[in-house]
Amino acid sequence: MNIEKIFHQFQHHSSFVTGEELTSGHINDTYLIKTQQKPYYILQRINSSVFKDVYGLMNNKVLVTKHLRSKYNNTKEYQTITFIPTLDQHYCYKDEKEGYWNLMTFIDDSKSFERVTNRNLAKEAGKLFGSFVNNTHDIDVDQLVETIPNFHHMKFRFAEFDTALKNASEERKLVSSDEIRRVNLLKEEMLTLDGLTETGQIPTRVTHNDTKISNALFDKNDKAICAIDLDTVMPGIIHYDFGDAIRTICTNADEDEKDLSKVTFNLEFYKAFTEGFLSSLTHITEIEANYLAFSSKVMTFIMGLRMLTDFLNNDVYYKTKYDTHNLDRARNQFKLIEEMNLHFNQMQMIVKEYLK
Ligand code: GN1
Ligand code: MG
Repeated sequence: MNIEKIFHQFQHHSSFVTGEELTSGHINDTYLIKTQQKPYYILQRINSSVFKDVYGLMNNKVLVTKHLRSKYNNTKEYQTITFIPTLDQHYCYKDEKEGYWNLMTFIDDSKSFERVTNRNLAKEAGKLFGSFVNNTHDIDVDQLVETIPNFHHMKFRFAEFDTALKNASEERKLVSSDEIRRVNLLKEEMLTLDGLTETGQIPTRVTHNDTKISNALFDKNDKAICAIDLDTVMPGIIHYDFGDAIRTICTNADEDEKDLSKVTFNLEFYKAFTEGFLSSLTHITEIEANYLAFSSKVMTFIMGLRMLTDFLNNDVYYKTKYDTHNLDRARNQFKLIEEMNLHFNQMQMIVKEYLK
């Protein structure tokens, strides 16, 4: 694939030097473009079998970043991503063979983490993701498309799981039989947030919906500076962002660690993240607050459920490196829920402690 040629379909005045693939994401293909002079760029091919409405998705991302930029211009609290338009004035370039591409400037001297190693990073990530929800609260949610319909709807994910189970090979069902049983046991508990959302008890907001720690950029002093990967920014509930962040920040192991004894819950990082997150929020309803701790379990579960579903579907959705990769990911997530259960009372107390 000719990365250089695609790069030159966008409006910039830079000379291409190298294009190196970044392999952390499970869905899109991402390249760091180094140029003769800074800024460098991030070129990304959007997976259009996952994101069916690529132009709607670009519209969401541009609208939200413009909104955030107008806020942060005054406070200088955080940075935002800048999308570069194409030569024909769109934000997305469609290449006949290779698909849909978008280009962003790379924030100089920034870095990201796959795992959190100290409480400062957890608190910084909390402030950043809390600020994201807080500063997008005045965007009219109807202006945004659902880039993946029903993305975090548990009922929908259970229906997908049931279909996968019907079509799965005997071999894959057998090897994952413990996990299948566990999913069914947790079903009722895990549908709680869906119920509260459907009855309007939990309000809809603009949410990021993919707040894993690798989607927070930090500067060289480990200060969080920008939330990235805005593909799933759309209407949601605050619990999606809190819970998904806790899932990746408060584990002591990678998402696909096979040695489950290493998957333990880090309460100190939970405390730091919660402190940061709540300090950035000017408003949270009582019922939203009451279910924050619980959302950690729900978001960890929904990821495990989707990974298990993909395993039963013979790995058609997430990028995988070996046969049981998705199953190992799912087992890891379910172990993390057990660990959260051990600390659940403390998790709830910590939310109360940091509510203003
Ligand atoms: C996917 O590819 P990436 O890192 O953006 C997934 C998230 C999961 C995550 C698990 C669109 O995110 O929902 O939390 O993998 N994104 C999509 O690591 O499905
Ligand atoms: Mg993503």
